[in-house]
Amino acid sequence: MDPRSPPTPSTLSVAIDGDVAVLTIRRPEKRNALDDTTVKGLARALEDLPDGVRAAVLHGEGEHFSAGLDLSEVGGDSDVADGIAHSRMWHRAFEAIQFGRVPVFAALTGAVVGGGFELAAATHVRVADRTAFFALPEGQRGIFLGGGGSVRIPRLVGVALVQDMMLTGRVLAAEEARAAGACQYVVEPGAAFDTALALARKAAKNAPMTNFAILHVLPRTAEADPGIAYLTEALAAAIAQGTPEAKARVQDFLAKRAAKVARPQ
Ligand code: 1HE
Repeated sequence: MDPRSPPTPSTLSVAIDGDVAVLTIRRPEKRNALDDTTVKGLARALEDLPDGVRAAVLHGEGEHFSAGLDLSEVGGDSDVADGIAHSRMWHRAFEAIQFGRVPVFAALTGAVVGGGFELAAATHVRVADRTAFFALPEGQRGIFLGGGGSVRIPRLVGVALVQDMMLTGRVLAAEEARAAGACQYVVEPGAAFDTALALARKAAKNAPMTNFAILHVLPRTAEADPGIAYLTEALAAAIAQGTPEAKARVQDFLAKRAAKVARPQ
């Protein structure tokens, strides 16, 4: 860790469990509303993870993942320039999550609302339990998405659903959110954290170069002009295949030492 880094804020805890880091937002009395210190702390915690950590789980203490932007920090004497700087700070923090060193698995319960939904959208795999509900009440508050949500959330669920949610206050239940693409898994109440942790442990066992490509190449090739994207994919594939780890893993499979792909139960 950089010795000049400020300490992890009291609203966040980081625990290392083998090769997985568990990040917990700890403001249950405010439904894990995100103040600036917590947002910056999240990014810093992921940037400063110890070397052996290969994946992370992000969840909220209490019943709710996050009620979004801490509305008590809105307004006051701030002007338009302050608003832009604030949004750009969230952008940097959430980019550090999306394009960080490790895949992040979000365990979603209760409110996944506003900036909380934007935060979840910056993670890689979202596991919701049936208590989770997704909303974008910015329209009702007179504000707008500011944490990259206007970029990431339409890519998950489409512009039309985001417009519906923001114009009408529509709230998605967990299963609707999964069907729309806002989360990849829905589990029984209370099971989101354990499921996210189990998935993170699996991802942590992948070859690091493959995980690097999944996090840093895939989102870019998916958005890029196909000509550039195919070339980039070929380069990434060649780099991954050329690693000693890939050669060893392929040999393990051919020698019947590696697990086969299993049918879903
Ligand atoms: C908060 C916040 C918050 C709760 N900022 N203090 N986000 C919202 O518009 C969502 C606002 N929150 C809610 O709709 C509800 O609080 C919940 C549905 C999430 C939870 O309801 P409930 O009944 O469990 O809790 P509560 O009684 O509403 O809240 C408990 C306390 O947390 C209460 O404070 P207290 O002093 O009366 O105890 C609430 O005021 C406080 N609280 N949510 C500040 N968000 C980068 S741009 C992003 C733009 C956005 O995120 S806009 C969406 C903001």
